[in-house]
Amino acid sequence: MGLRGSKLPEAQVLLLGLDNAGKSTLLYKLKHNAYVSTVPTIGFNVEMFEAKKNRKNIAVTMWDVGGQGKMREHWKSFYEDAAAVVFVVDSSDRARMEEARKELESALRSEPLKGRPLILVANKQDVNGALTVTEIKDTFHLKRVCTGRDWFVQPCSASTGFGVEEVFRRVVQLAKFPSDPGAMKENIKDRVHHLKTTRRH
Ligand code: G3D
Repeated sequence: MGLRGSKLPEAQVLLLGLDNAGKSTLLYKLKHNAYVSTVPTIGFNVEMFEAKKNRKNIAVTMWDVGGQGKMREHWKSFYEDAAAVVFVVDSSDRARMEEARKELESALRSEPLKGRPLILVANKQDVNGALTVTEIKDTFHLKRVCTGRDWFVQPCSASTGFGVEEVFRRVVQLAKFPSDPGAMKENIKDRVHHLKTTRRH
């Protein structure tokens, strides 16, 4: 996975969430905001953004692989390359909160996503009665399911633009880029761990 053409340190970010949560709207809003520049990509639900981290230029590629049936068989390889997970929740849809919680928990439990940072987007905050950040944290048992990883809950309204820039800032902050101090060491540690577990089977 990876969009060729950028020579910048690049992080692959997975955009997950139930259908109707607002993933496409968020991606569209990010693309049309002035604070990041975008690079033309292969098109469907994938966007590359350029930004700065620690005064260095970096690239973030966001993959919305959520609802696409045909893509599901490739999820594993997406997971393996993911530097962070952005999980979008429709905070106003109380009826599907449990379904969303299960989806998130099963994604985070998968081996390749172990320890990967999570940015949970509490979307649709413009809707009356939407769950607050505190309620979302409790509902998703985030302290428990995020043990051993960095995480943040960002209130957002993808349709009005509220919080969208902050989502991107958090992604840049929490995702590990190849140029980050310690990133290499961590990769090696991951590989060794992977080799050890494969040998056991
Ligand atoms: P998905 O890509 O996760 O499936 P979409 O979700 O981005 O297609 O959004 C699903 C619907 O929710 C869309 O409405 C979209 O306009 C709406 N939506 C997305 N974000 C917000 C938000 O922050 N607030 C509100 N009120 N609505 C939002 P339609 O009617 O086009 O299906």
